[in-house]
Formats: sequence, structure tokens, C-alpha cells
Amino acid sequence: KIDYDQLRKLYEETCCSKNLQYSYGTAGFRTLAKDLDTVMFTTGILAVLRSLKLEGQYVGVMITASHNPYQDNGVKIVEPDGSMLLAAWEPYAMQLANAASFATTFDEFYAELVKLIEHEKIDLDAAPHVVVGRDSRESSPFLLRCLTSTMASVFHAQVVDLGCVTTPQLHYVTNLSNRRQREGGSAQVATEQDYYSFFIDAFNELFTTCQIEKRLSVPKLFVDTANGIGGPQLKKLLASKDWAVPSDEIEIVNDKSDVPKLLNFECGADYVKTNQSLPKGLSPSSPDSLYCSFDGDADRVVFYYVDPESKFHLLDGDKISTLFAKFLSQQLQLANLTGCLKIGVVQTAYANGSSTTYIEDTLHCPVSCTKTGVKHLHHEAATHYDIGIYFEANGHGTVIFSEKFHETIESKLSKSQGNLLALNTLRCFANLINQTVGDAISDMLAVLATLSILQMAPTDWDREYTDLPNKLVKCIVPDRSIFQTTDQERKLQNPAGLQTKIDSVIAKYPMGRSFVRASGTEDAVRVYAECQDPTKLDQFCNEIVEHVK
Ligand code: 16G
Ligand code: ZN
Repeated sequence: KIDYDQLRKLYEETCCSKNLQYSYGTAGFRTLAKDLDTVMFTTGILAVLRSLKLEGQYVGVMITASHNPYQDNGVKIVEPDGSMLLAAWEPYAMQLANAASFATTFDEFYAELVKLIEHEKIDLDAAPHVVVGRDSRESSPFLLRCLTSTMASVFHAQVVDLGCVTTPQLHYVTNLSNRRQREGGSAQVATEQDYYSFFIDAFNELFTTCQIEKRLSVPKLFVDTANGIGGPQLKKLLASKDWAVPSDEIEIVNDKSDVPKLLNFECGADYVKTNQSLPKGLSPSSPDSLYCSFDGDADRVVFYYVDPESKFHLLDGDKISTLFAKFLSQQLQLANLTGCLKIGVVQTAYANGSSTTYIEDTLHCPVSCTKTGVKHLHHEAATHYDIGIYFEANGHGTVIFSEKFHETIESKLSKSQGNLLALNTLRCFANLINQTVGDAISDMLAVLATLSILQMAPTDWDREYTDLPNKLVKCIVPDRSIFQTTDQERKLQNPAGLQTKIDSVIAKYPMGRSFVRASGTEDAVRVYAECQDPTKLDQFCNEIVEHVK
């Protein structure tokens, strides 16, 4: 039932990159943009098949390489509910891409495709729906054509092209499109505009509920958008007639998304987190100002400020988690729901030890640790908590609220039972969060709202706990695949004996903690170390690195 000749023609026109091995990692496919034509072609087909498998629901596809340099690009598939592609389908993404890459004839590739269709018992007569989006990279329009070439012409898919959007906007619109379709009535597809309206309304409603003025608690917020897609999108939100915060309170810098080479260059969340310094384009202004940086596709955010002694202070993913945990636990307590709804924080091994101690001992919240990669954190938060707060230290994260949370709050509110202010605050806050995926814009709004409600300055936020001195280094090794971990990546299983050596180094440093793991995105091994004494940190880290090399 596939138009063989049409597919063959498009395959031969599109798949020029050959004999390259592709892997679908934590962030989808990601490599040099010039090597991605074949991958885009097969990923487009896979997205269609995924939609067909799910009764034609909207499946999302995002073209982005996040914080990578401008020469790179990538692609990932999003499930109808806005979450990442089902793990069981990741191998299919690789099989199809590598089949096209290594096939010497079209028929070899075609045989693989047919095998997959039969294996998954996919009904090709149904009508697939796909939502596509791309970040601001120069290579994206071409790659989009490779991606979508077969969708309508071979598979009769309905394709909704959102144009340039942030990654979280693509996730949000995919989820909303399916909700609309399920609810029938308005057969309209969801748009980027729905995203702005929804989050502005949520922000305004939270401020109204808490009866605070729509002013920020900081005199000014500077937003570094990494010269990526976050810049134009945030501007659209702030330009909306319903956005009520005075326009001079938020200033966007590094907003040249139309100059390709500037993307993520000496700016953005990754740069700021790694270098622990201000990005290009920002200089310390008034001491109370707050700063934040997005990454290139605006799914990550970190905050920071500069004290009167010109010292830079990072407020990273751990600090965002702890701020939300503090606020939401307070509200739960006020609403008298602590026994009924379970709140918890999910972290990875990269979380600073002080943050974990603070959450457990000061906030009395449970903490879980998972492997690196958003899908692991998301899964843990969704399965264990009614309010699951998860952030990677690098600023990637969100809060998810269970069905039980919504039902409990709604039921109490409808009966006007209990502390209505706290119940309403919880309800509005949940709306302000993009629950499909970490979202720099939504997380930024939620942080601003929380600081305003708690009347906290950046320094108050920072003072809640003090990070242990820490260091992260990249180590190039001949074969990173031998570094196999256990215990949520906190311990090495292989190479044999290495963990014992690491443990004996750790034992020498008070409050020392260190772990070694192979990167999932680069050909390198990462070494993390933290200890009490800042003057011993370099030595500590070097000793571990010596054992790894
Ligand atoms: C990916 C992950 C990110 C993680 C990073 C670790 C997603 C969407 N992205 O970018 O969460 O922090 O990988 O990179 O899951 P690494 O394995 O190179 O250290
Ligand atoms: Zn990103």
C-alpha cells in the first residue's frame, strides 16, 4: 500500500549521507547538520508510523541541537502526550536510519521498513498526524524538507508546521492538539498562540490569587537567550496585550537569532553553568538584578546574580528545584494536604550534595536520584509523587502534578473546604508549569512568581543553602564504552577495580563525593567531584582523573 516508486524517488533524492553510523541518544539524533539528510528522511517516516500505531494521534518532531554549536543539528520525536519518544521505539529510529545509511540499494532499505511495519502490525490505511517545529538554525529549513518529504506524498499524513518554535512549545502544542482532537468540538489544531495565552493567563491568575501587584520582586531581570529561538518567542509573549508586568522589568540580551554563528556562542545556559561567569553581552548592573540564561532551544534555564563585591553567584537547576520544593511544601502544609499528597524532588548524581541535604533535612522532603537524562527524571517524578519536582543541575527540568493532585484540589475547592488561598495558589501554580517537558520560559515565569509571592531577593534565594565546592571535567579516553555504571551512575562497575581506587581517594577528603560516567552526547568520560575544602578540590579531582586516564 506504500507508493513504492514515489518513496524510491524521494529516497534517492534525499538520502545523500551514506555509511555513517547513527544513534538515537538521550536527546534524539544529534550531529553535524551536513550529515543529517538521511536521518531526517527516516525519522520523518518513523514519526508517521508512530502516529499510525497510535490511531493517528498527533506525534511531534523537533529539529534542534539545543546548546550545541551552530554547525550541528538534530531531531527528536515527541509522543502524543508531549513526552519523549517511547524508549521501545528508539531502536527502530536507529534501525531505519542505519538501514538507509548503509543500504547499497533502495530495496535493502525498503525491506527493513516493511519488516518494521509488519513487526509493529501498523495499519497503513489510517490517517497519520504530525506536528513539526524547528529552532533557529540555518540548516533547519533544508532538514525540515528532508524530514517531511514522504509524510504527505507517501503516507497521506496531515502535517502541521509550526515554523520556528522552542522545543517545549513543540511538546506543548503536540499535547494540546491531541487533547483538542479527543475532546472533539473544536477540530482546530493547536498553535503557538495557544501557548502564550495559556501561560500568560496562568501567570496573571497566580498573581491575582495571591493578591500581589504584577511587578517582579526584583527590580530587573536580564534574560540571555543564547542568540537562539528563545529570544523571538519570549518577545512575542512579552508583547502580548495581556502581559501585565511593566515592560522595563525584563530585558532580553543575546537575542540575535538571525545571525547563525552567534548561536550558543559564549552565552546561554550551558556556557554560564560551565564557566560560572556572566555570558557575553552582560555586565553587572545594579546588585539586586537577577539574570537568567536559556539554551539554544529554550528548554533549559539557569539564574544568577552578581554581588556588590562583583562575585558571580549561580542559581542552577538544584536551586530552582529547592525554591519550588520550599514554596510548594509550604502551600501543601497551609492547605492541610501533606498527609494526602506526596511531594518529592528528583535529582541526578550531578546535584550538589548540599542541595540534597537541604531538601531532606530542612524541607523534610523525600529525594530520589536517577540516571542523567530528562526521561529518567520525568519517569521517577511521575511514578512516585503527586507533586514531582525534577531538575538536572544544568537547568533542565519541570514539576509534574498527578491526577490525584488535580482531583483533590478541585474537590476541596468545589466544596469550599479548607484554606482556599493555598488551594488556589497550588492550582494556579500547576497551570504555570509546562508539565510536558522542561521549559525555560515557563520555568522562568514560575521562578519569578515564586520569588514575588515569597518576597525573596536573589540573595535570599541563594542563602537557603551553600553549594559544596565542585568541579566537572571532561576526560578523553580510548574507549568510553568500557565505563559502565550502577547505582544511578554513582558507582562504576567496570573497568574492574577502578571504583575501589576512586573510593580510596574520596575517603581522604572531608565531605568528598565523586563519580565517573561516560557521556551520552560526546566521546568522553565525565568526572565530577565535590568536597568541603575549596583549596583541595583541584587536587581531589585530579587524583580521580589520574585513575581514569
Ligand atoms: C542530554 C539530555 C540532558 C542531559 C545531557 C547529559 C535530554 C533531553 N537531554 O542533553 O538532560 O543533561 O544529555 O549529557 O534528556 P552527557 O551525557 O553528555 O553528560
Ligand atoms: Zn535544549
